[in-house]
Amino acid sequence: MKIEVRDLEKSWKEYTLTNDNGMQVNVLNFGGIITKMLVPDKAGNLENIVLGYADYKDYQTNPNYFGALIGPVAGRIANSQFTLDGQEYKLENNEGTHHLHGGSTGFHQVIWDVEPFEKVDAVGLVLSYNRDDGEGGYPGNVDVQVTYTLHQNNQFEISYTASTDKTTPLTLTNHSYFNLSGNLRHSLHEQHVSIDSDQFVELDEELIPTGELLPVDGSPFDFRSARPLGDGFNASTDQNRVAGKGIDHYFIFNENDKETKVTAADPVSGRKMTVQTDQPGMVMYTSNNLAEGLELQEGMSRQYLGVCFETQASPASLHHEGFPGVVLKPGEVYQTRTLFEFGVL
Ligand code: FUC
Repeated sequence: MKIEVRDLEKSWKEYTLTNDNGMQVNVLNFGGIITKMLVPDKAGNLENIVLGYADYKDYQTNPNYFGALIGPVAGRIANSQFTLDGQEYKLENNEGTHHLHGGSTGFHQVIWDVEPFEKVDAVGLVLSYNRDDGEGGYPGNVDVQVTYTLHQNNQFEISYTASTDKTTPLTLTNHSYFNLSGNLRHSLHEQHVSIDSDQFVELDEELIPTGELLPVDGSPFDFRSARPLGDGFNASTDQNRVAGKGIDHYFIFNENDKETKVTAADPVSGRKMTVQTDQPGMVMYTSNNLAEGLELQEGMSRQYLGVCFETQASPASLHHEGFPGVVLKPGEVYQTRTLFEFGVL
């Protein structure tokens, strides 16, 4: 197990975590961005299974949020506005009239303080950031810590901790785009996913939750048994159309004791990933609107090249009843965990 550090321009640093199986995770202090993740296929070949830019300078804008930590509020806040404790707050409109992924000064755009650590069976990084009261329009001085841990057994764990001195909305996630084929060999069509979810959130034409929950039953959103992601690309339902011919929706996880909420697999490479989380749901985004022709490490970007599993609560709760809440109060500790475990079929 080892940790290496490399200095880049502009006080950026890249940390490389490697376990004894050769599984490797590369992380920038800028945005906490995961730039690369090498995972073995069924023959033991280590290949990259996340989308990342060939030229790291492209992360300065990163409009697709490749690999980044997302906050203070992951997802969309309708009309960039919310009311807490009787006070109205106005945020930046960075997507039409709405606020997406913390805005242009969100956690994906800040330099995190990084402390590496080594344990007997793991290596990792503790990333810290102190958000000032009013930064980005959000209330409260907020202390955030995110811990990335690469375990010896090919688990990659992300744990998030935060506290605030004023009531504030907060839900954090990581925006890695996974492609288990390895080195972007194939798009997502034949990769299989299962999700422990009976319900998903209906979106309007601007990808804003309408406030309605829809049953997955009988629809291309039914991932209760594993199915190829391509099913959702070719589907003719209105919700797939709205998302840009695919899926870009919040799934509510079923309430039960199962820690594994998601599985993903590529039948060709044999790579399998399970997602364990304590979060109430996630956005699955199948890169329907990913621009073509961005230079990535293993070739050009295109639609359906990566899938994000954005485990989090729901910002729709700021405007609608019945959604997993995102409000953090002084004296409370925000503490969540998501673990990605890699194996073969
Ligand atoms: C996801 C989606 C959005 C957006 C972004 C890059 O979180 O929900 O629609 O395209 O990623």
